[in-house]
Amino acid sequence: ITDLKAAMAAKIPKEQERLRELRKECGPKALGACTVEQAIGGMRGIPAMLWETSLLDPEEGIRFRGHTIPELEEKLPSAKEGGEPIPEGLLWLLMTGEMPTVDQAKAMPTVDQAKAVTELLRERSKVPDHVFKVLRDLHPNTHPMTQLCQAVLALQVDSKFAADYRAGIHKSKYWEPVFEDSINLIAKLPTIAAAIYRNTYKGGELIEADPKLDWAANLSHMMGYDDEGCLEMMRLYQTIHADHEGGNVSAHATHLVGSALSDPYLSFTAGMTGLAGPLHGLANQEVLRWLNEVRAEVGDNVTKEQMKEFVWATLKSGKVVPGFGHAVLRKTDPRYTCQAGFAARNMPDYPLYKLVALLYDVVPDILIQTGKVKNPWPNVDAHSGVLLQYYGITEENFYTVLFGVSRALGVLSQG
Ligand code: FAM
Repeated sequence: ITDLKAAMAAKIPKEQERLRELRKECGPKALGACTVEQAIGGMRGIPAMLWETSLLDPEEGIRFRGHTIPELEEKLPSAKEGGEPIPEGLLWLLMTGEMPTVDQAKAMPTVDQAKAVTELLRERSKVPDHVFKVLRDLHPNTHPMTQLCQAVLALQVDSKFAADYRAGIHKSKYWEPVFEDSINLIAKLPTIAAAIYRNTYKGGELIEADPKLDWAANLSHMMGYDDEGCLEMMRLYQTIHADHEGGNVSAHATHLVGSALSDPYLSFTAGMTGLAGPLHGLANQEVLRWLNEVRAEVGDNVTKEQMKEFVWATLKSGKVVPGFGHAVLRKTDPRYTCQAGFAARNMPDYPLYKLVALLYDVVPDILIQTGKVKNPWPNVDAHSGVLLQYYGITEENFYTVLFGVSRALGVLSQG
């Protein structure tokens, strides 16, 4: 099967049955206790949500349907031989639970499931004119994340789920229009994100999609970046930001709003308003701002001592060090390590990469000395901005939109 919906249709009745059985057999069983601290801390560490697409281990980091990030880099199909994974393969994995098959060495008939997802998304990628109009009419200072939310809400008029619900669809069939909405939305997000970028920073001149490119590469292309390295970076970026279990703000908010049977456009927007917070997705923008402050103060050749002073000054002024710490993780985020690996392979002499490596040397010790930070290690946001800067995407206010496009793959697959 290369048709994603058919693959889902073959699985969903069995999954619905499995859930019914689980409820029947284990329904009254307790999963754990809840302490006062956990309640005050916003449910941290309480195993209280079903999230099948990924699992976050505090020590090991994220697994997507059982696969670690290094495994994904190895096993997911790529656009170039030996290149970075493409998010379409991950989407197949997240939705069906199975690694997509690849047309290896043309030995088999073509059953490249990831490629079929690329085609499916391409077919549905056209964004209606009224959405561009909404974007054009916004106040010019509107933050790119707010623009993203407005554009997704403008698309909601076409929700299949909302229409089918009004028409009285049977409960057991909800998944079908939810699937249609999710795919339609994911397909359109690169064009929307690129339009936000071009309107905000490049005078509003939009670039057409290239029908030869895959989903993530087209995002880069429509933003105006065609360097082969940048296309590969975007494929990797869009793959690793997709999902991080259900407890984080964007995933939880999407799931929560979806539980009211709000359609995928409404639910995803709720997730995006959460991702726009500086302690969540906006941290990638904050990291760049903070690094630029260091550079403005001390120049590019920052010493270890100067960096230490800067970190302490940040803490003493009552601010957090962006890109470090995590509510669940207790080790270096494997998404950080993966991006550091990409940087080491593709930009080993880039000064900003060296600066981020210096931070790794300096920040954890200091955060440990504060005596209160539970995880002193870097998270995903400490590194992503550096990769974007290297390829010329310098407008850090936009970075969280790229995170948001990727996050759609995870939160809508779980929906
Ligand atoms: N710099 C300074 N202080 C920090 C810190 C950091 N990077 N990380 C944690 N702390 C403080 C925290 O503010 C809290 O202080 P108070 O007791 O005075 O309120 C204390 O250490 C204990 O916090 P924790 O239990 O270690 O962390 P939380 O679970 O409360 O919060 C984060 C987790 C991610 C919100 C927090 O580590 C943080 O603010 N980090 C910086 C922002 C950031 O990088 N966010 C992105 C997270 C990322 F993975 C994502 O969502 N994309």
